[in-house]
Formats: sequence, C-alpha cells, structure tokens
Amino acid sequence: MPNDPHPAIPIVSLEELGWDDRLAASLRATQRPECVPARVAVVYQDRLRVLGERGPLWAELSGRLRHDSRGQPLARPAAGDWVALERNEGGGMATIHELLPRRTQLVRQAAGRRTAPQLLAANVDVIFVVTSCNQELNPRRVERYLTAVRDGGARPALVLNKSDLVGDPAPLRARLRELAGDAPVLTVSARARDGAAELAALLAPGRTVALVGSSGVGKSTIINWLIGHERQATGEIREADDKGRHTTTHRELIPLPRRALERAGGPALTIAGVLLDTPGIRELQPWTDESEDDAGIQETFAELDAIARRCRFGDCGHGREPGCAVRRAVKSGALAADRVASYRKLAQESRDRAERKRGRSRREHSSTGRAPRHSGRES
Ligand SMILES: Nc1nc2c(ncn2[C@@H]2O[C@H](COP(=O)(O)OP(=O)(O)OP(=O)(O)O)[C@@H](O)[C@H]2O)c(=O)[nH]1
Ligand SMILES: [Mg+2]
Ligand SMILES: [Zn+2]
Repeated sequence: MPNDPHPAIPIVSLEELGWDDRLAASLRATQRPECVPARVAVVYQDRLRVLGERGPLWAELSGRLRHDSRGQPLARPAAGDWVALERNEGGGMATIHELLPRRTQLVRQAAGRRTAPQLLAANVDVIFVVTSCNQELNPRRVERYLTAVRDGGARPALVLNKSDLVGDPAPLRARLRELAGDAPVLTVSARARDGAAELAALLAPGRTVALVGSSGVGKSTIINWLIGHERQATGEIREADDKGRHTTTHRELIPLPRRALERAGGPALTIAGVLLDTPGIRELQPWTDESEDDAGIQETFAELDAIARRCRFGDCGHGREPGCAVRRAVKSGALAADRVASYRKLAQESRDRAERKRGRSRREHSSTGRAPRHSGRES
C-alpha cells in the first residue's frame, strides 16, 4: 500500500462532506444496504482514497463493479463520487461495492478520443472556471466551460485570478461579464490574498466547489490560500509563453477547514465546504450524455437564443436561410459575429456527437465484442 500522502485531512462528518437524505435513500436502494457510505477523494489507478465517517481510508473496486464498468468510464467512481463500501475490519483495503447516483457531473470528451467521455467532477454544486490576467482571454473556451458546467447540473462562477499582475483588471472582468449570463464573476489574487470574502460567499458546509481551467491559472494556489497551507503542489509558469506545466496530476477532493474561513455565529462544524482541485486541461469538448437538447448551449447563448426565435424557420441554422433574425442582428451590430460563429460551432459539434453516439450504440447492440480499454492519460 502506498504511503499515506494525506495526513492532514481532518475527520469530518458525512454531512459536512455533502451526505444527505437523498443519498441515504439511494444507498438503501442498492443491493448492499449493509454497506457504509464514503466519498471518493482521489483515484490512483486501482486504489482509491475515500473519506468515511471514521476518517480517510484506502479502498478498491469489487470484482463485480470492476467488471460491470469495463469500457464505461462514467460507471467508475471518480473524485467527488459517493460510494457504498465494506470495511475490512482486519485493517486491509476496504471494498467498494456500489457507485451511488450522481447529482451533478462535469464531463468532457476525453482528449484524443472521439467518443469517450471523461468525468472531470462529480457531485459538485459550484464550479469555478478559473482564468488569469496574464493569459490571453479566450472567450470561446469560456463559453465551452459554461455550457458543459450547466449541462452537468452545477452552477458556474467565473474566477479571474492574478489581478496583481495588471494595473486594472476591470476591462478583463467586463469581458467575462459579457459571457457569464447569470454566473457571478470574481476578480481575485491568490498571491496578494485579495478577494477571499467573495470566494467564501460561494462556499458552505456540505457544498462542493470544483476549480477547473487551463494549467497555470492558479487553481492549486487558490486552494492553498483558502485552506491556509501549502497542501497542493503549485508550478512556476514558463516565462516564454505564460503557459502552465500541468503541475496537478490528479483530481482531488479537499475538505476546507473552518478555521481557515471564519464565519461568526455558524454551527459547530469543523469544515466550511469541500474543494476539488483538478489538473489543467488544454481543451474542453463538452459531452452531452442523456440530454441531447442543448440546454447548456441555450443558456450560455441566451441573448442569441432569444433573437433566434424571430427567425423565419424554426430550425434556422443562421447560415444562408432567408428571414434569419440572427444575421440581421449581426448586421445591425446588436450581436457579435464571433458569438454567432461560436454558437454555430458548438451546436454543430453537439449534433455530430449525437450522430456518433447513435452509431456507436447501434454497433454495441449488434456485437458482443470486448469494450475498448480506457486509457487514463490526461491533456
Ligand atoms: N502573480 C500571481 N501569480 C499567481 C497567482 N496565483 C497563482 N500564481 C502563480 O501561477 C503559477 C501556477 O499556479 P498553480 O496554482 O500551480 O496553477 P494551476 O492552475 O493549479 O495549474 P495546473 O495544476 O498545472 O493545472 C504558480 O507559479 C503560482 O505561484 C496570483 O494571484 N498572482
Ligand atoms: Mg494545480
Ligand atoms: Zn436564423
């Protein structure tokens, strides 16, 4: 068994980790109601670090769960998931028998694989989409994040970090505001420790907040700042291109000690919320699983969607169709042309994915061949 790299995790109650009646009911409904609940903190190959009522412990998947989830990345427990496990009273590894249903999830298309989903975060309430003042703001990338977060059922917040590096972050903040819709936009500096109150306002006991974004924007630095010590490794960014180096290699759940975020008059709890650090990713290709109705795209492009209702044709693609209200709005300057281009691209990708998935499920139904192995590589 590997050395325990997590001596600092406090023993916290399941409720503080987000356990609730709905989860308790889903545990009772499993084949193993005698199992105890635990939340997955981090997954290392075949070993999982989980947080249970009596503190952290090591666990592995049962043979059946391993078998049943082969070739289905979303059926495997990931950081943030709740599981039903059997303790090994002899002191060895616990066994995970069941993955409990997720309330929210952030899923992307795995890098380099056209139709495999990859789970970035499970059971998170809020997702901080982190950008930084010293990296070129890519509005299209932000739109992709917003779409994927909303599709998965979590609430997005845009966090603009490294405000200490620019004289005035207001123009950048204003550009994010234009993309954000109803999501809050926060300007912070983890280095100057500026903006903690704004971040803390989005945290609460039992609530989970994941940080996502490109490598080097400062996700792990923000977490260290909030928890009050250098728990997560952080990396210098390359001088030449301001890019990060993929310092964080695992998704990891981190309970936030309450003393780090004092709030007067609160209940007697030891933690103030749960953070999820994630490795930086180059690209987020949204993955829409059950719902192929593009709810996330519609919400992210709400102003465009409202105008599109006035197009002559209900299925207008806003290309060459006559009577297109969207093209009219671009011509008049009411709508930015690059927003429309981005919308059309995401909508097309979504249609392509749906098409490929239909093809894949046809193939799966017509063959009993082995499912492809899932490679854990990240990028
Ligand atoms: N000037 C400045 N530098 C910061 C700030 N926050 C983080 N950094 C620096 O940015 C670099 C990258 O920070 P990390 O926290 O490792 O970034 P990350 O997003 O976790 O990166 P990955 O783990 O690779 O995804 C480090 O050198 C940090 O010290 C900030 O507010 N201001
Ligand atoms: Mg990191
Ligand atoms: Zn149109």
